[in-house]
Amino acid sequence: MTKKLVHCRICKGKRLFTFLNLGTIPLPNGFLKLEDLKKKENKYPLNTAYCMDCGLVQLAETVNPEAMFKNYVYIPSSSKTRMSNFADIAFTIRNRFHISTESLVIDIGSNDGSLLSYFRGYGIKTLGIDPATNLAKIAQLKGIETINDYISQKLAKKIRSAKGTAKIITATNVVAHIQDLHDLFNSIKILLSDNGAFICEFPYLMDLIEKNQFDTIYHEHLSYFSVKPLLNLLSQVNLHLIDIERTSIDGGSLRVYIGKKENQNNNTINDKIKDMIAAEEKFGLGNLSVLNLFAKRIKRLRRELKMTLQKLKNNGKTIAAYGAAAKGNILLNYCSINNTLIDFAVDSTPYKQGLYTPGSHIRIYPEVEISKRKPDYILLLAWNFAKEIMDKEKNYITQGGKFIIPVPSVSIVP
Ligand code: DWN
Repeated sequence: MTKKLVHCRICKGKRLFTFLNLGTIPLPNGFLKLEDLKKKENKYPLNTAYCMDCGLVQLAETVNPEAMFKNYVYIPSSSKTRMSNFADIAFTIRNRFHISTESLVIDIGSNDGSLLSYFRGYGIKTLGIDPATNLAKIAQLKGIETINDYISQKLAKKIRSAKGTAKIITATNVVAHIQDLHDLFNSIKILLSDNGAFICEFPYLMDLIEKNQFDTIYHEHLSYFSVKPLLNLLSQVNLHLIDIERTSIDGGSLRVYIGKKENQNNNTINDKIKDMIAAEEKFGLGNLSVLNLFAKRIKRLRRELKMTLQKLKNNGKTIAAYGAAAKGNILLNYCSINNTLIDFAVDSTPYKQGLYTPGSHIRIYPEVEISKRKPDYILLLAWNFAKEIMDKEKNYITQGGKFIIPVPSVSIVP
């Protein structure tokens, strides 16, 4: 059911050092119906490897994408923070690259068309590409033209002959999901106009390690990028970095601007890259002991979280989980936390409500269940949206409710 990684997906190096084993875990978006609870769930290994040649951190085993992406429950519009990040991306790109209404913007992994809807708001021509049939349909219903497929060079050629090249191509939280990175970037080269830009955003490995965000490591995310391996990949496909920024979304991400030509303003970008690589080296990203220490911290965090919840439960406290996030399901399964410790979960995504979390079998309700049942504690699984969620649940907090935040270390607030 899984394919073992034989060489690094960027440099083909075979010196792969496995440093974190999260065990075998069900797919993080594999939510269950009531009638599925008695059936045996498929579980897949989650081993993380570091390429000692180019520095890419990647999953050591991969699951068939069809099992993960054909019918997808995650939608970005379930979070205001994510939607305002999309608004920011569209606004920044429109101004920086002087996009006219004649330009074409293509979004790879366009989900329900959320990001493209901001470009549409500016009157810009858009096209989405997404493998999830259910989400492509939703986007179409919103009037966002969407091709229900995976990006590939074959598809890129087809689009180019039908619509011409794109001035802008975006991919937010998509590059890490793609098995064949060379094919992805070669597809971008086919689709992108000579003066266009490919803008992608994905979680940054340095934030992941520094802030113990182990739960963002899961079957859907095949690569965990830092600057050095990214540059290696770009030079292999003859694409250039126009700019690179650190953003705060999802606990710390990289927003990367890529083009066909070298940047005119070479010195500024070169200095930026040099500084970022120096910071990565200073942090010790290429250092095996740093990776081993990270793995040790994660094991400690697992013990602490389980103990905290167990103590509360033994004292008769009720505990809910907030945000049935994919990462939350990794955290629950890795820490062996299930419906014996957590009474119920809430999530704003309509497609998740009424279902049960994979492996841990916790029933998911709409968010209003918090004010109905007033649990003593809430385990915040969507910790990347802590501010948004805690602002929303002000009343719960004023009435004495408490949040347990699992990463970077277990803390109870207020
Ligand atoms: O890359 C990926 C990211 C972008 O999205 C994936 N492969 C799949 C998914 O990961 P995730 O499920 O961990 O993403 P989020 O966006 O961190 O999930 C947050 C969850 O919390 C969503 O299910 C929505 C929910 N939520 C909520 O119930 N109330 C979120 C907010 C902000 C809220 O107020």
